[in-house]
Amino acid sequence: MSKTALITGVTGQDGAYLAELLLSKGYIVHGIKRRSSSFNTSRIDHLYVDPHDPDAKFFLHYGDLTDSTNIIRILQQTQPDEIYNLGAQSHVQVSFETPEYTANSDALGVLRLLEAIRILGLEKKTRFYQASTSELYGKAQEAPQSETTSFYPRSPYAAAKLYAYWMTVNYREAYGLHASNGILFNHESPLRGETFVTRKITRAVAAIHHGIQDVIYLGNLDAKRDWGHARDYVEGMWRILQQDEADDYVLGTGETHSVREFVERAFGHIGIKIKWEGEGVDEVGKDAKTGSVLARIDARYFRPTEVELLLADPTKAKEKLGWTHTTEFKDLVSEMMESDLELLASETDRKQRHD
Ligand code: NDP
Ligand code: GDR
Repeated sequence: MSKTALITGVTGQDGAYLAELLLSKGYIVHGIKRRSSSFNTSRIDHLYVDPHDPDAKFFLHYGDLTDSTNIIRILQQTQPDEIYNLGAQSHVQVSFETPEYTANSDALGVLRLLEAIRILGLEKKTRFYQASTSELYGKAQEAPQSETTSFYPRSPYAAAKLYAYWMTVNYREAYGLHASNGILFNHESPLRGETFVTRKITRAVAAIHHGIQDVIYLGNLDAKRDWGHARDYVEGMWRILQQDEADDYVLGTGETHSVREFVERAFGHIGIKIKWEGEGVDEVGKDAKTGSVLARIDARYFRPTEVELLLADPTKAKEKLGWTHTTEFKDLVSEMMESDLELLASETDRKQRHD
């Protein structure tokens, strides 16, 4: 018998990789997508099969984490063996602009799912994965950060995710749910949203290469992140739910790099060496050969409170799940650069044919 999984946030980066992984393992996969005025399924269109097809194994349902009614109905219809709660307003900076909405979707959304499991009497059947985050460590009290490091959230996003983390633990302890947190450090890919810093950089560098952009504007270049590849991390999510006992796990690479280093590597990929000059908001990144300015600072991208250093200690995941990252930082940057160079080349080509 195939297992049935339900993925919230299926249209996002991780949702797309996870849906593909679970389908490859023979699961029936249901995903929740939001109603949008424009198409929002580009990351999963290749997985879609007409639901009338008797072999269809991938189904989409309209829904939203801010609405209990659809959550209860979809759980009742799909009776999932596993729920992966990946849906969230996931942008840290945007959470300062929309703190109430962020709390509604990222914090209360989890409560709605956990309660729906209880209301429908699915406590024994359904396993629950919560997409927790290294942002919980925030103003980190130690480095590297493990499952025992204390939390200090630094944004409305992180505070909402803190509530979600503890509700997952509480429902496990109070009602015996198989509910687990994956505390995932930053993970990227060619499918990463365009406003997160890695993808913003690889897209801009590709655009500069193709002559359709002159310069990239960034915020804090000295923030450090533990960046891995999303493909590895969805494998970790699945392994977490296959354990006999529910528990919480850190997934990360155990290496940290600054935003500045990411910029240098991305430009390095197209043969440009970056030379930094100036300080603070006046700092610029120049092409070391030609002297032209390719990177500037825009204070709008600084956050009211920043998370300066994230570095994972993924020992527990390695020992208990047998999980480890397989893509190194330099290969991640290369893969994202190659993908954006190709994407922008075909966009430029298409535009020229229409001009
Ligand atoms: P994305 O931003 O790419 O995807 C988020 C998904 O959530 C999208 O499908 C989005 O829909 C959906 N969504 C947003 N708001 C709602 C809502 N109110 N109701 C239902 N769905 C909603 O994020 P990622 O794939 O990168 O991350 C997946 C999860 O993991 C998120 O919860 C994120 O906070 C968390 N996380 C991510 C890390 C990372 O480095 N990527 C690290 C640690 C945790 P739409 O497409 O319509 O916008
Ligand atoms: P983060 O990712 O906040 O870590 O959250 P993001 O890529 O947005 O920022 C990483 C770091 O880069 C600095 N930065 C910039 N960030 C953006 N977006 N744009 C810029 O121009 C820029 N310049 C510098 C930021 O200040 C920050 O320090 C991601 C999300 O996926 C969350 O959902 C997830 O929980 C965490 O990773 C782990």
